[in-house]
Amino acid sequence: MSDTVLFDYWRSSASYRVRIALNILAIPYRAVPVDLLAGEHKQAEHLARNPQGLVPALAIDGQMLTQSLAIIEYLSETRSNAGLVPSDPLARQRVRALSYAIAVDIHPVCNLGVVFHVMRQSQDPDAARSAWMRKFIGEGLEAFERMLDSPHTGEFCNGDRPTMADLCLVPQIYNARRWNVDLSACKRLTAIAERCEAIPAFAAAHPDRNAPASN
Ligand SMILES: N[C@@H](CCC(=O)N[C@@H](CS)C(=O)NCC(=O)O)C(=O)O
Repeated sequence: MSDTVLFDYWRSSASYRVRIALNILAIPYRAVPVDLLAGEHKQAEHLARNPQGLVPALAIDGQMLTQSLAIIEYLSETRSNAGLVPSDPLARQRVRALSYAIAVDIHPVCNLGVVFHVMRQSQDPDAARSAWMRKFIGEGLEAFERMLDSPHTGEFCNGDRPTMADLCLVPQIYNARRWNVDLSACKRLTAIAERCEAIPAFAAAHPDRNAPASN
């Protein structure tokens, strides 16, 4: 059996999603850190893994896979079905819609490259970054909270077991806390995130448990 290697960065929310999936599906893997702050993701060695110069990249089944949601879908299609991506078309559509609301709509505007660009335009880069994060994460999660106002929401974002949507939500909440986003109006999603964080597969994927020793 080939060695499964996750090329990730401890604080990367896209990497965090894949770490949770690997843990839920009980797939043993080895993590190789790619230091985003040192620019390792733009170097030739990592571009050979992911031509976009982003993390994560997952070496598995003799292939190098990129894009966290596509990786999660591949794992849930090829490994024991833990329900991460429901087989019912309508449930699957809803799980994807919730996942994309975070991974496609919130995450890209808050990505390192975008935020560094915003900071470079400002006289007060740190204040500009905080305001940017609070605006886009706050507005995005408030919309997510409204999406959860549905009979299909259960103990988790869709029904009573974790799905890909929860794998997107928990890392986004980590970022929201990091930037002091006010989540007081988001009771549903904070309750779901707390429920997820109590699950060992989620807890083991937390950035603090995956930070290099120097941090
Ligand atoms: N859509 C991609 C996003 C990957 C991504 O943007 N990763 C971030 C870390 S969370 C990154 O590598 N950022 C580096 C940069 O912006 O330069 C996925 O879900 O895998």
